Amino acid sequence: PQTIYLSDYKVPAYLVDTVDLRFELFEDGARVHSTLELRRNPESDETAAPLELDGDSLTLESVALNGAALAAGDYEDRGDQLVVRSVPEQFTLTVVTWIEPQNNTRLEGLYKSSGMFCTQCEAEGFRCITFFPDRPDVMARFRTRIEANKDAYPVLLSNGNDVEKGELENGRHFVTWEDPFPKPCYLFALVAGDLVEKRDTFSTCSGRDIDLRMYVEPRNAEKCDHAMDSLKRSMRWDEEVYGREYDLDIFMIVAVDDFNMGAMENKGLNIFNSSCVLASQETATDLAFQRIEAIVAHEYFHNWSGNRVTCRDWFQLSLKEGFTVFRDSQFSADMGSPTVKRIEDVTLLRTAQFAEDGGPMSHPVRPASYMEISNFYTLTIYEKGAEVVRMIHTLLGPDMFRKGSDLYFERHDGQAVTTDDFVKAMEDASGRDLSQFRLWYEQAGTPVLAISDDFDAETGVYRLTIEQSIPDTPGQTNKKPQHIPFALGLLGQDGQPLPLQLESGDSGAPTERVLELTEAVHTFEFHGVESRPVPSLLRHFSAPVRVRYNWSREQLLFLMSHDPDGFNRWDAGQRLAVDVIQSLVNAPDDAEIDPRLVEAYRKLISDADLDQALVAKMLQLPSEAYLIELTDKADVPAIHRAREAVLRHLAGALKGELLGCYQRHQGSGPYEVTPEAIARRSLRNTALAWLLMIDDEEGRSLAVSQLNAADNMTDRMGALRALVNSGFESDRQEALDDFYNRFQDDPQVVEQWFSVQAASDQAGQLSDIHKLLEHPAFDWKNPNKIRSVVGAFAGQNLAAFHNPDGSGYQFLADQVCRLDDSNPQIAARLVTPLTRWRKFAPSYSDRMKSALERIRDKAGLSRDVYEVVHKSLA
Ligand code: B3K
Ligand code: ZN
Repeated sequence: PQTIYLSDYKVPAYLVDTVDLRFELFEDGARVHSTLELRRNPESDETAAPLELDGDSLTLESVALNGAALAAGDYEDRGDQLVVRSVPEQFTLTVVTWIEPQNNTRLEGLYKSSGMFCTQCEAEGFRCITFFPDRPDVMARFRTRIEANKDAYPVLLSNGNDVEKGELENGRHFVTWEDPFPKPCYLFALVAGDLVEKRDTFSTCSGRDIDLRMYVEPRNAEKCDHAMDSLKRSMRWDEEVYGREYDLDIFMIVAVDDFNMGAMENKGLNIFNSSCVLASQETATDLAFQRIEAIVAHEYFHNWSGNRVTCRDWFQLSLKEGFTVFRDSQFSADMGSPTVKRIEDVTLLRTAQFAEDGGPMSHPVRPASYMEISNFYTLTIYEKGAEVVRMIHTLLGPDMFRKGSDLYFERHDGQAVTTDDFVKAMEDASGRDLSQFRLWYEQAGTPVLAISDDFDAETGVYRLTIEQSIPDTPGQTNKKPQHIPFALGLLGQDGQPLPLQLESGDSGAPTERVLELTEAVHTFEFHGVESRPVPSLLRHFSAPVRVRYNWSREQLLFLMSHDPDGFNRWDAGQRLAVDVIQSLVNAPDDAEIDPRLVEAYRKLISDADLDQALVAKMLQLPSEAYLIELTDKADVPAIHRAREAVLRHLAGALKGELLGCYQRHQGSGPYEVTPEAIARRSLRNTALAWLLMIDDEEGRSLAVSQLNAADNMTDRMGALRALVNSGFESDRQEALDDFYNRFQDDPQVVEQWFSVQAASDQAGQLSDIHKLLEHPAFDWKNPNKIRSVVGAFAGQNLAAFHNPDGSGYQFLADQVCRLDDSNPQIAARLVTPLTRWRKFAPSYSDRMKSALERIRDKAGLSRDVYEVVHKSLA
């Protein structure tokens, strides 16, 4: 496969003003008539360039130029390109193609999912529908006529407004849609199916009434309310916080079962993976409710950050994704608890994005090259990209940031632009110089801050030295220091925050500051300090960096109970737990577990005055994945044993407190999805899980009754998971069977049922996984099912996956090879755990590497998997 470079970017040689599409949908295929109004791009210097349109898996039926059919010699069909050598300055091109949506297993372009037609065009799916300049900087106005059998496909949708509809012969009908906003073809969408419609309205800030419509399969009609409410909250929030009003008269959401990712922001017609939009109290957990709210918001926010202002090329992907993730995280913070949201985001970043950044696929937020763009929808583009925008927000402050985003939207409305244009707007609005800051977009790798301190009691000066370095990553060495906002505070011995006096005598100094690091080494002096303070470093996680500082356990315990920054209180608890667990890896069985950890947790569980949402987070021990990320040459089974030993020890020592906590948080009254209620359920279910880790009889009967009495999926799943992970084998099987019998007709619940087993070291050993793959509800064509079994096993059931005999790796390689032909995007995602082979102890890493080599040697490897595997082995 070819590598595409950012440095090769050229403006398009031809522009498309309008696209007129006619789809004839049939059971054995679809005919697509496309009429394009084209002209040479005055900004292009390729004045004699032939017209080249992208295509993929298309059968070309005819080509006409200005209405006259072209003879075979006048054009060339190269399969992936349609080339017309001589064309005038301005012309109309009509292309007719035949495609087979019913056989499209890649789920890119037009395909069928449970009987309905739907599309996915980002990044390069439109070329699977018709020949077109498939690049985001070609923006055109679309008109789309859809024709299909009326009984089977009563609902026919595309972007914009429906302008015409009518009956045709043979029981067929048509609807025509017109989108007034020019858009890149990746935002095109079409849906045809037998769907029910749920309607609502939203009144915008300027008083326009927007028609909100959700389309779902009839059996899901009762699962739309939460998404609809989330949509209305998002629309209001974007008006209030960013001054962004919705632009079309209709906003539609469609749920489809077979979808490669979470959702897609097609103009006016968002398409969602069913699992990211459908919810009811009985079938969705609190986590799912929160995820749905965030994804609905994310896709809606794209209407401005992505659609009105889009990307010039795919190297700029983070322009829309980083900014939109930042916007959706601000939204979620405003809807719930900002501290909890920050903890969740940072957990994902530190566990998974840091791992990506330190592995073979490491790439900058604005990559310089790629082979397959689908492989670049990564945690780096999304999550690190959002952190980069967050740092701009921190450096500028909220008011200047808003001025900057206003300027960005105003300046670039209707354009396809670059991350640099975004930074420039922020600079121009605020007057700040962000030239060094731009390195965050260019340099890959997670910066490391090595921090040391000393205190001079004589002078009352506390000195902090911060040294930054950025590790080498593939293709990048000797990196320059980056511009890092570093928030901190200092706590006195009594736990009180100290004024941060950078000059002596500044007694009105603030107790928190954002220091700006720009050099490789900085030393900061704080004056007027009476005794050695405890530093609270990188508050709110003000930059996506690793902090190396030699905390003592005493200091961490102190921060856990005194830091005014809730995030750092949580972080101190995590660091303490990491330290304790790490000290037990490969230690003798009777090694002592620090009693101070037990006392810290006792306090957390028992103190009802603490913010219970924060306590619920603090009680989650660092995950195995995070512990691996922190380790060189990880021995996963040993890490797993150490972590479990700590959990069991805590559960045993705190049994009384756990039972008390369980009773105290017994819900009364109707089910609610508020931060308080979520925290309550989370605490109870954690208490239950811990009790079952020690096979406690009381815990067992609580779990069984909770499972039977639950009126919501969070409690039902909490009890099921606790039983599945316990040693109570017969309860486990009975619970799993009952659960399946009750919910077998609901695919979203069956997915959860699969993954609770696949992710469990008790129920998800390799032989169990093989059984799940044979289960009648499993379906190799459905990405959610694949993720919930194969993905959950390799990504969450780490001790089983890293079986010393290498069987887990070979299993994953087999599944990747089997999926490579049918759905390369999903196959390439599944490889991820193997790409990290260098992180593990030699006997593991050798076996991981040979599994990768087996994939590499498969005949006819897709470009997607090729890129990931070859880069990992390089
Ligand atoms: N923009 C889409 C992702 C498309 C992925 C294509 N492989 C969803 C989102 O980020 O909102
Ligand atoms: Zn997005």
